[in-house]
Amino acid sequence: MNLFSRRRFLRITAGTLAAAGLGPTLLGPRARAGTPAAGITTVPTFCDVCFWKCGAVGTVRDGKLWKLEGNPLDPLSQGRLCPRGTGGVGAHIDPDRLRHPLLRAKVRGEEQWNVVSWDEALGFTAERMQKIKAEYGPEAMAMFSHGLGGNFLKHTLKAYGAVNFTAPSFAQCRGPRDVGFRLTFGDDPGSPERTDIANAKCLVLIGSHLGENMHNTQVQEFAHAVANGCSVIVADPRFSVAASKAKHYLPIKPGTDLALLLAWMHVLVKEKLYDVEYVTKHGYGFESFAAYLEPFTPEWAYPETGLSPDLIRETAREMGRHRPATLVHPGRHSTWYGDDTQRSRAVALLNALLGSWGRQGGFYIPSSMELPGYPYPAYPTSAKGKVDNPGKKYPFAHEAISTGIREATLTGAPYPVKGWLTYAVNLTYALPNEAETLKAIESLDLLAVVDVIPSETAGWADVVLPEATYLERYDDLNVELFREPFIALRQPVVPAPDEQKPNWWIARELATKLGLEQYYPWKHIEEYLEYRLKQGGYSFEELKKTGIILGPKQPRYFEEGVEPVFETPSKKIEFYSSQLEAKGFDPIPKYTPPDPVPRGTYRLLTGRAPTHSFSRTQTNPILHDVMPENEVWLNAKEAARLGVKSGDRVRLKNQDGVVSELVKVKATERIRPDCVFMVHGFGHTSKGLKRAYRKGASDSKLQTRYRIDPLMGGTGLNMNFVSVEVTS
Ligand SMILES: Nc1nc2c(c(=O)[nH]1)N[C@H]1C(S)=C(S)[C@@H](COP(=O)(O)OP(=O)(O)OC[C@H]3O[C@@H](n4cnc5c(=O)[nH]c(N)nc54)[C@H](O)[C@@H]3O)O[C@H]1N2
Ligand SMILES: Nc1nc2c(c(=O)[nH]1)N[C@H]1C(S)=C(S)[C@@H](COP(=O)(O)OP(=O)(O)OC[C@H]3O[C@@H](n4cnc5c(=O)[nH]c(N)nc54)[C@H](O)[C@@H]3O)O[C@H]1N2
Ligand code: SF4
Ligand SMILES: [Mo]
Repeated sequence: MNLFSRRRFLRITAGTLAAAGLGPTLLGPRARAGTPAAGITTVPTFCDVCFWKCGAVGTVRDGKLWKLEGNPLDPLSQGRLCPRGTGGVGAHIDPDRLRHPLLRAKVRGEEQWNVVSWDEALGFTAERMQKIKAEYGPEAMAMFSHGLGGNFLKHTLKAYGAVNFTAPSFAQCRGPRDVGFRLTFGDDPGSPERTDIANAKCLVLIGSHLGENMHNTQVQEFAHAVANGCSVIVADPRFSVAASKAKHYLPIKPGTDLALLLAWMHVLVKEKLYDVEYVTKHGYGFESFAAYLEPFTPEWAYPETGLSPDLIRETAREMGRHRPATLVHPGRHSTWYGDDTQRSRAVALLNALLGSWGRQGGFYIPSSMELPGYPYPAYPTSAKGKVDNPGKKYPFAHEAISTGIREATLTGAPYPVKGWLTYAVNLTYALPNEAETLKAIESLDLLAVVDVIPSETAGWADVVLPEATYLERYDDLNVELFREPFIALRQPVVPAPDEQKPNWWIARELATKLGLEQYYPWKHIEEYLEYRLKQGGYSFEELKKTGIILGPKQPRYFEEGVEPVFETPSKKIEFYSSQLEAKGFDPIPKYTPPDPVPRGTYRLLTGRAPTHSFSRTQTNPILHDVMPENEVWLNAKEAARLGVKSGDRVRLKNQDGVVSELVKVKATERIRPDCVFMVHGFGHTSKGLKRAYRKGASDSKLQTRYRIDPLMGGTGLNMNFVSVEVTS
């Protein structure tokens, strides 16, 4: 069996599991469900405060959710949740949550509702969907979703005939990175990323702000690596938490990373510090690549990046010293400047030079359990095809482009889109240029929103369908590629407090109203889960007790015997990409300087805070207490020049005249003078989010300008400039 199928279709039976000595006997008392001890029960499940899906154990005391901890059996959480995961209790008790289905009473966006029954809400949704289908065809109904919970609604919409499914996590997040790596290695870093941080001897973080970006396994491994003396190199215009752990910190001028990457690769090649054997064996087009790098000396990169040639040389040598256990982190949120696929490709090429792909301390080769899907009837086919990328305008997009669907909705081309169903996305925050999103929404015949809180997008809906939180429901099984194969179960820890329903129930009822009952041979999700597990030879009852089934450990590195396979046209690592050349793009990444920062303004940069996820947690009472609002980071000298100090409240005004809510200043030496930084997701304007209402400022509202990546349609957002309005 070749590597490709081993990775994707590894079969692990209950027999191999027992042989590996795993299974129920390993269970500690914390992971055992239903142990009665003075009114206390514990229920294993997995977290959904972000999409990392950490195994958790909920403790219920006298019928009330008491606490959430990591499931010690789970390879993702390794028994510990991140602060957001622990604060997940707040999602259950949040007084601002949605409680009943709502139908719009008046004008869109006014947030005036009639509380209705589920029957009415779903009847309304189905009726509008049937009307759209009759007038425009089922393709006119699009779905935006994020995470596992959207699976059943996708199934209902596919049965109805829809073909346009998308998630902002591609064109607004990891898309450019995935495409850049696919063009180079024939595969992407995946999610969860296959980064072997725990074993890295040198870790290079380009923007990736681990410690603020709290993807749990990565942060735990990062701490472990630092404790083990891993040499950390951080390039970031802002002195991030990760930078505080670094041996070398490079305060790079924003938007010039490709210049730094070319100079680093120049040094590695020039000084023969790269992995000659690996490159000779696996590389394609190395000669042209090496010749191309010739002019990109550290001296050339200096005026671009603001980084001294000595620092660039020293850090390149440091990387060369520790290879192949030098991991240049691939990043995740890679939509920055519109040339992001090529920047990510340069990150991939740097890793290729260091020989880190498929090697210990670099990128391991993941595996997953094989579990057959549920045998449903075939879906209808569409002659029209998808709407998001007409004529393959963005030739390397391998997932649907959310902003492409928005564009089609606005223009009616290549065909009209008239209905949006959203699941666990907040589009006015997640898509750039809110005005375009609202204009597209205005043109719809139906906006149906499934959410747990009255988000901004819910405020524009015709019908709001309140979901039970992840702590109150089953979801589909988590069977994803990771360091070791596993199956994880999400199951209810506590009941939903009001009329909220789980996604599978909503999806099934909607299908029934649409006359698509035949697509739901099962009545309750437990039947579905039991069926799937049985097909793989596993027991649902056991999984309910453990939350996790682990498969036997697999070889992870080439040196452990994993066969190197690169699914590129040359079947090698492509230093020179003929695919790109054939489509008129640079076969080796080319640097273009970023737009200059207009006088009197700062480039707006954004990122994460350890205690919040996107725009979804600001109303969570526990997480809100830790961080109720965001701040704008402003270089201390600039602050003094403007006459503001930490704690003062200012407004930011962008190049298109958009003015933010009042936001606190954090005057600090920890950021360059040419940019400001704020944490994404604050400044809520939905009236229902009482706790978070108008606290802090929204970066999304200020990001009216974006640049589209010509390779895959991602939307670079670091193109916005703001001035600081001192109100006094
Ligand atoms: N301006 C700007 N835009 C960005 C980003 C940025 O940093 N700045 N980040 C980008 C990135 S990296 C990503 S991945 C995307 C993410 O963007 P989205 O995928 O839109 O994610 P969230 O903003 O978290 O929105 C999630 C919505 O899901 C709801 N929700 C939470 N839990 C549940 C649940 O259990 N069920 C249901 N039905 N709903 C739930 C929340 O209340 C919230 O309204 O945004 C991208 N867009
Ligand atoms: N706590 C928490 N953790 C999260 C999330 C969350 O919502 N909350 N979301 C998760 C998701 S889906 C994603 S995609 C990730 C996002 O996390 P990352 O992928 O780490 O985020 P980015 O937005 O790419 O990076 C932000 C960092 O890049 C720096 N930066 C800005 N411009 C430049 C530049 O031009 N060059 C360089 N070198 N650096 C620059 C910023 O100062 C900041 O430190 O986080 C994940 N983890
Ligand atoms: S990283 Fe944190 S928020 Fe995300 S799933 Fe894990 S514990 Fe939950
Ligand atoms: Mo993301």
